[in-house]
Amino acid sequence: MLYPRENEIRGIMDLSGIWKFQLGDRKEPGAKLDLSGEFDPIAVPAFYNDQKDDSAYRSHYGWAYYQRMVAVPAWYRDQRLVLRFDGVTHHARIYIDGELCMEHKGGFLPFELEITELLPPGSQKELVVAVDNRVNHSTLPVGNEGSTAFFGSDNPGVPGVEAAKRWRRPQNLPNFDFFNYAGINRPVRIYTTPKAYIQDITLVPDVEGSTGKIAYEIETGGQKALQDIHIQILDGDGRKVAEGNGPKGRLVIPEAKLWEPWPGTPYLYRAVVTFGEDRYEQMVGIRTVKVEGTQVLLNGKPFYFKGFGKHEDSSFHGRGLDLCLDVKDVNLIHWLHANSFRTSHYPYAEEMYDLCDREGIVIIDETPAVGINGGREFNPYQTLQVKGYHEEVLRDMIARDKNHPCVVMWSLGNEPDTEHFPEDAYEYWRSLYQLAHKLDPAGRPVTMVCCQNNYERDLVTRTMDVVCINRYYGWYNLSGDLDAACYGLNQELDFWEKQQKPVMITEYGADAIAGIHQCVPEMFSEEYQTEYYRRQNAEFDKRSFFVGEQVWNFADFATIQGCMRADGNKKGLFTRERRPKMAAHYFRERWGRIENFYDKS
Ligand code: GCB
Repeated sequence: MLYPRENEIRGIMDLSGIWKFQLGDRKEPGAKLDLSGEFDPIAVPAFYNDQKDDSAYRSHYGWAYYQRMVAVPAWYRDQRLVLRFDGVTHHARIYIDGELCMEHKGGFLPFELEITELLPPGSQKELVVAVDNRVNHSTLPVGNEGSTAFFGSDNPGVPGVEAAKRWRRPQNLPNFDFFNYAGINRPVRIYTTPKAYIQDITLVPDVEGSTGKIAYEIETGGQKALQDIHIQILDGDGRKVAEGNGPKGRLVIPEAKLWEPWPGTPYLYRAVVTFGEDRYEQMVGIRTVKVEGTQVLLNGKPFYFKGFGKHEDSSFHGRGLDLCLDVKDVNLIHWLHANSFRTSHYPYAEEMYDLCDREGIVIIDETPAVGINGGREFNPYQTLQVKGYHEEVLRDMIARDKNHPCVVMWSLGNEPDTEHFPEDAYEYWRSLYQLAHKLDPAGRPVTMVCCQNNYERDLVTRTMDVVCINRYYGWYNLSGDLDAACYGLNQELDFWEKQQKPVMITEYGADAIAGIHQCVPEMFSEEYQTEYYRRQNAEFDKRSFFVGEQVWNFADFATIQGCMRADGNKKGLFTRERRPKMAAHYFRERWGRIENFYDKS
């Protein structure tokens, strides 16, 4: 799906601003909607939970309603109008003048509806967005159905606790470790196109010697002959370097400049596509990504991932789009001499990918499939009803992000159970792996990020293109004992060495509460966090098959409350306000010494 971009042909009406807001309950809004009662002001885009200091907002469970009037100017006559939501968490129903006109499941990917007839130029109508924030056994991310709570203190079997569980109010019990922010989290826009329009563009780069190649495919809608499609590739100075006609073809760029991660030059070309009266510009980077033996090759050179798992998370906005924060974070990534991050645990806002294309930051793009794990209590592959939906979000994520040079790998999901039901897990994840390869015309590597469990029983992780492991030796296990942690880690690395795959760590970390210092490093101090990384990195440095280190987490972030979380997760290298902890300075020095490209073997 194309991102809405305005130009001399296409216009955009941005519906960001203060809308009216009302909390609802668990009653499903039907085909018709008539809102009454009191409204609060609410900012869009942003999550609603922290916009008012009221537990009704913070711990709401069920539907909520956003309302505003929308006027479409008469001068848009003869244009096609599309209403686009970049992200509404988790389930949305859209009403125009009280009539249900669209429904969408999933909080982290865009959806749109042609409204040329529903909201014609020269009209003004009421727009209502009903939003359901419930997570459960049929959603991604997964929520528990009232039985267990992640990080909760529900001692099973204790009579008083069992009785209280039956009595307590219905609430979200996320099976994931980030606050379940909800609402209209990304922009809402109406964009225009001519009646015959460019629907989608797919650009697949390749390199042969010094020649760049771009295979292209252009989908159109409305009436118009397909021969009317034209594509030009312009270089950074606006000079034409290649062109083609028709819906499909292959362009050749002699002496191409490649997209290289920062501090190399992330060179971008501009594809200008025209179709009849319509015009759309898409940035394109020429680069290759391949897995060969135990290496990940970017432009044919062994790449080493230095970076983080992140979250879209900040005060007040929650996970809502915050462009200032995105720019700040990208600059902090440069400051650390890092080169990459994983969009843990859901696809991020499209603006961040544009920024990373431009700034040369490499992304591992992850679906919202987190929490496919029933522990010892149930088999998630039989109990959860998410497979079809998982395929859908994978399809939508790849369709949205396929043209970004910054995206170098797809992550099917985070930390599912692969230990208790290894065959079921294999069947589930193998088919998604194959689907991802089928869907991505650029053939990027595919992974699934595995949790710390019995890696000898796990049949899935070893079959991925790159083995991505989340490990907490010295934190959740062997807590506080870094000698034992390094021993355990090495035992495991010996196992991975035998798999003859590239292996990287996609999470490792220790909570550190900023300002807690100790001469003898113990857990929760900044010294322990730094020492934890120093010791484990020394082990990674000895392993030639090891292709990257992504710490958990870039910054402290909000979570559900619980006895293991003191005002959120404190594993950040930065505080939530982006102040560096000791470990940030340590990594800045370390990553400054590690080149992006080097052959460890
Ligand atoms: C994990 C999860 C991540 C958590 C992290 C932690 O394994 O993937 O979502 O936040 O551990 O800090 O516990």
